[in-house]
Amino acid sequence: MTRITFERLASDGKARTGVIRTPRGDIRTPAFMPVGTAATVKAMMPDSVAATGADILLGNTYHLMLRPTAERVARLGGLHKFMNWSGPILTDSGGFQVMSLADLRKLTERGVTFKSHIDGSRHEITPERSMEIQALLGSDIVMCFDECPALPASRDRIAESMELSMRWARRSRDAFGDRPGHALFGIQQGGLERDLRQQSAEALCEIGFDGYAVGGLAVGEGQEAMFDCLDYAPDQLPEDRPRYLMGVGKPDDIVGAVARGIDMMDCVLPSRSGRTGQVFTRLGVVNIKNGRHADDPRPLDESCGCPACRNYSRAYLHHVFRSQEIISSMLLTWHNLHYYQDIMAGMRAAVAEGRFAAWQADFHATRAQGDI
Ligand code: PRF
Ligand code: ZN
Repeated sequence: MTRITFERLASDGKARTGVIRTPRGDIRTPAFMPVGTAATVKAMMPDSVAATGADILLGNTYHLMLRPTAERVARLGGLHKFMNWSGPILTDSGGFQVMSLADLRKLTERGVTFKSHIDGSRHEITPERSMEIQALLGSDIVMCFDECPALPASRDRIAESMELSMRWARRSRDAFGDRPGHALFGIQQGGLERDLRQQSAEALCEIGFDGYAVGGLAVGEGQEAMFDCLDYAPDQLPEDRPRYLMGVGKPDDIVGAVARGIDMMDCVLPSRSGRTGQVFTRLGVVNIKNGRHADDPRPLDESCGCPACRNYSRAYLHHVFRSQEIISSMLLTWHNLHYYQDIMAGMRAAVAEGRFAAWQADFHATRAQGDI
């Protein structure tokens, strides 16, 4: 089977555009990956997710190992077949989710043990087990098993955690082995400490990965501090490999990250917000539950080509949200994912045509003046 490769097509400032080629299809970068935690992008059929422009989904080791279990997914033919998504899937390795979701976590050199948030049963994930689970799922892009403290944290705590994650990165690499057609990404840690980020990047490059993630951001530090870190962190990682910023973010976070050299991102925000009535548009955020939309015949966003905007009024979307109708989650999620993919397509074209700065200025200007 052919290997996963990354071809850079153009750069503009620090922003890049390119394509990651996989046996399951091409991923155009910068790429936004919708989150399909439990083998579904909630409220969306896979064809609809693809129709928004998504080339790749994110799945989660932590959730799927607990329910329905990785072994069951493997018996049923793997995650792609199980959830009817034929494109590439990237899976997160579990450590981050254990730290944010599980009860009674215990971290040791060996790995992490925890109690399931679903039924309280005890489990363990080690770097070796995380690689095994991601292989059972059939993930195309596998993430190293890592750990990261919530910020703010002491420098000592951040250094210790980063060093542990680098030892786990080595064990992840050894356990992953050589699997043509599948990629393994390392994850840089080090909080907001530039020298620790540099040490982490060097440790990962020494091991050698197919791509490199910036982990440990968007964990409570705020956008300004995150951008300060992104001013140097992507530059510490190899230029010829994809760089993935994990768990980010709002539309302006994504644009700022791409401007700083990031190629891939994922976030639950567009899909989760679709279910809570928070809508992202070119002009800014619309809260569809607000009573002022009740008589509004206009679409959510005049310039959006998604089914929610082409076929329905704000008044209708307000009504189905207030009535807790299932179609509300479907339409608002579709719109949010479509809008995120529009942003990505806009950035890819702007970088390719050498007008990224102008595109970025227009993105911010449009949002600032909006009457929504
Ligand atoms: N590591 C892993 N997954 C993650 C993160 C991380 O640091 C983050 C941080 N924003 C989100 N998801 N493995
Ligand atoms: Zn729309």
